[in-house]
Amino acid sequence: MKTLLIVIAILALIYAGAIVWFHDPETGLRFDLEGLRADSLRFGREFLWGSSTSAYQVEGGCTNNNWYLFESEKDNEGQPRIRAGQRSGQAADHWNRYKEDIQLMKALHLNTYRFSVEWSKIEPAEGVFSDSALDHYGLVVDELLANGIEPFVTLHHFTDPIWFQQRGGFEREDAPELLSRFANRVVRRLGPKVRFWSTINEPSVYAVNGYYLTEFPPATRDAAKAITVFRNLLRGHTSCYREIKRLRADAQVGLLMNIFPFDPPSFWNLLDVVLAHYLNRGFSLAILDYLNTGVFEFSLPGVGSTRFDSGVREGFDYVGLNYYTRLRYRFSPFDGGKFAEVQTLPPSELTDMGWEIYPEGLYRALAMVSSRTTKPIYITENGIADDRDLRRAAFIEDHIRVANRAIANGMNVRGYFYWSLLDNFEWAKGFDVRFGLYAVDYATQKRTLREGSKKYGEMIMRASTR
Ligand code: IFM
Repeated sequence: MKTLLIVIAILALIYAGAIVWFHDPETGLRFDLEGLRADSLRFGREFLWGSSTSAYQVEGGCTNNNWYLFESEKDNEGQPRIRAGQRSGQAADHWNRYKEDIQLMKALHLNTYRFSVEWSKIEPAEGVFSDSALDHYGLVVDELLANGIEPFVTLHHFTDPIWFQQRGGFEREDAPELLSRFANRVVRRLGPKVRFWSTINEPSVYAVNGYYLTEFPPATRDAAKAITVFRNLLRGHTSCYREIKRLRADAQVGLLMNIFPFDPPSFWNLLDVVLAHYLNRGFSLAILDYLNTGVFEFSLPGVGSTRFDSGVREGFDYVGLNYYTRLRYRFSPFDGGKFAEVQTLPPSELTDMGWEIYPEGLYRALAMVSSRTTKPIYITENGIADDRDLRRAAFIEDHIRVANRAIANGMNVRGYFYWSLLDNFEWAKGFDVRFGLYAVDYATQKRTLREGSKKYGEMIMRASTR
């Protein structure tokens, strides 16, 4: 009996030790958000205050990319891929209304604008480049500069030309070269006027949603392919980085990564704690390590692993951080998948995306990036889907206050971009969720500033008039 008790005690100690070893000490970080409001604002004069969009989500007229095809597809149950069979169509017609939209930015005192160029419009067929599409983006850049707004251009934001998808997309080993050939054309055209370039938006989301969760095209469930695509996107970043720097040595070139800090639903379950550890490593730290060292090491037990060395160390000038919420996953090999998302809050407390509002997660994400680099960090996306506009103002203020605290604690945060300037086509959710600082009435294309968005303009004014 005594021996049995000793064995049980030893096992319990090992179990507890393993939990302590794998558990992230920042899990559950909480600030006194009211208290943060007393901090003085530390955003310097050079701080970039912006909003973000992506071409497919707001421009309209994207009829030559993989999402256009996806819009008319059905899943295995015969359901449309996009909620209720919606189509992006003219979206917010930003292609034609960019001048009006730039005035909307000015009204909120924004000094930068992050937008993406649509690959399928610029290179409609393989190796064929459209001067008129390039000219269009040239006009957008000119209009921004004429209004004192710094352009911050993303080359790849989830969409691929149809010809590229048909060739195998990022599954192919030559995808990085095709992407950097496109980058070459864009940078040759816009480069003299654009200093800030982002290569790829959220590579892990593109890979996981398209090749594992089936939410994005090509809606495949194949872990090995997802890992290959993830790796090739990172390789694509590096080849674009080199190409852009070759064309404009003083360009600031970065990768945009989303960080959802992964937390275990409960601390006593070692499997959940270990899973959170691997998810944070695989989807966040592995990208940062790749940027620093050129070595991409991805490993998720039971799913797959890869190792790749690009030979390029420190192939980035800044990190773009997209932050929205944290996620909790349970290790669940017996109910259909390997992992299951768990939400512990009631729906009434969640955003319209079903996400927890957790400003402290922004601090944790910034700390994660800062643990790997002292280079500038731009918060390139942060925002709330809140159709009724009940929580937008507090969301904006709390997240900016958290960024302020991160700066006070020595993190090199240089910019904040709200997602999104306008209501946008939210991928498989269509037009149903509303992130915009400005509401868009899609019948008339009328833009209306949401009450809660005024807080953003006020914070910018307060930060700049200290
Ligand atoms: O709309 C998306 C964007 O395209 C990429 N980051 C997250 C946003 C909100 O889901």
